[in-house]
This record gives sequence, C-alpha cells and structure tokens, in this order.
Amino acid sequence: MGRGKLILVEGLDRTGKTTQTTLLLKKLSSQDAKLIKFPDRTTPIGKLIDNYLTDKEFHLPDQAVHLLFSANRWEVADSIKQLLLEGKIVILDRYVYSGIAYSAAKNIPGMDLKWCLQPDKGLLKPDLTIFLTNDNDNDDKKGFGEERYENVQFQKEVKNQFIKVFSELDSIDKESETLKIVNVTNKSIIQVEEEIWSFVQP
Ligand code: DGP
Ligand code: NA
Ligand code: NA
Repeated sequence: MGRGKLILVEGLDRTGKTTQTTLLLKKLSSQDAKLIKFPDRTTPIGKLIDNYLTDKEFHLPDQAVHLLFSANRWEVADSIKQLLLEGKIVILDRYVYSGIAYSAAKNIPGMDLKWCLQPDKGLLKPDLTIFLTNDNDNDDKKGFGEERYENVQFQKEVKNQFIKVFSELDSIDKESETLKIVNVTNKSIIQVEEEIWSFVQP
C-alpha cells in the first residue's frame, strides 16, 4: 500500500480554514481521509493549551507556550504517521507555520525564527501546504471570540509574520510546488473550495 498524503491548510484567522478543511474532508472521504486540527485540545498537553487560550489569568512564559504547542504536534505525530502508512489522506488544520507566526508575533527577545523552528524539527513535512490569506486588515473586532490571541493588534502582527514566513522561509517549497497561496478576499466559499480542490486533485 502506498504512503498517503499529508495536506496542510494554514491561514489567518477568519479566512475560512475550518470551513474549507471540513469541505475538503467531505470531498475526499471516499478516499479515506482524516482531518486533524491543531492545537488538539483533547490530549494532556492540549488541555494545558486550552487553559492558556481560554483563561487570560493563566500565566505561562511565552517560551513554555511555544514548546507546548510544538509538543502537542509531537503528541499526535505517531498517529499521523500511522494513518499515512495505512494510505490515508491526512488533512491538517494548522501546523508548524502557526507555531512560528504566533510566537514571532509576540516579539520576544531571543525567540527568533531559528529558536522557534527548533522544537518542530523532525515532524513530517506536508506534501501540500495551502495558505489562506486575505487583504482585509481586520480593523474591526467582528468575528473575534474571547480567546487570548483574538484582538485586532495582535492579529495584524500574526498576519505580518505569516506573510514573512511564507515569503522568506519557503522559497524552496514554492519551487517544488508544495506551497499554494489562496487569497480569499471577495471569493465565495465555493470559489475557494474549487481553488483548493484544483491543487489537491492531482
Ligand atoms: P484555533 O483553535 O485554530 O482557533 O487556534 C487557537 C489559537 O491558538 C489561535 O489563536 C491560533 C493559536 N495557535 C495555533 N497554533 C499555535 C501555535 O503553534 N503556537 C501558538 N503560539 N499559537 C497557536
Ligand atoms: Na479555526
Ligand atoms: Na481562535
């Protein structure tokens, strides 16, 4: 049995990641696909992460937070590997790029790109990464929930960091055609779905 495929959908908040990964799962379900969302809040470390995100009084150093999100990916790494060995298609909703973008957005001295990348080293690389972006500057709070990172100023910085990561870090992935950028601005859910499908289908 051939190895399955690892398909990552990354993106800014409110670009429809969750909608699109769910639609993609539906479309692929005949081929035995599985959707895995990060952070996975059901694991032991995921529960800590959930506390951190939902309780702003829950204090953790930013370095520890970074390592926990990475550890959460490692907690699930073996089951992803197993699914791929079984020939399944694994769709990821967020992964290592979120790890870099959210930590780098905090602008903590010493937590540079190199530091941030280290703990995720060795995790399986996606066969295809689709980055959902938009042109809106998130100038209003519309659509934000109550969790820790959900404020206008921080989201702007996360967007800058995502763009930086994908333009600087991934020139290699772009050349090998494993990175696709989808700008969702003024597109309907169906249009974005079709664009994503055009990359997944081959
Ligand atoms: P979500 O359930 O997709 O809304 O993610 C929860 C929040 O956690 C969201 O604000 C994005 C953030 N996040 C996701 N992955 C990481 C990560 O690896 N590191 C950090 N610092 N934040 C992350
Ligand atoms: Na989401
Ligand atoms: Na969120």
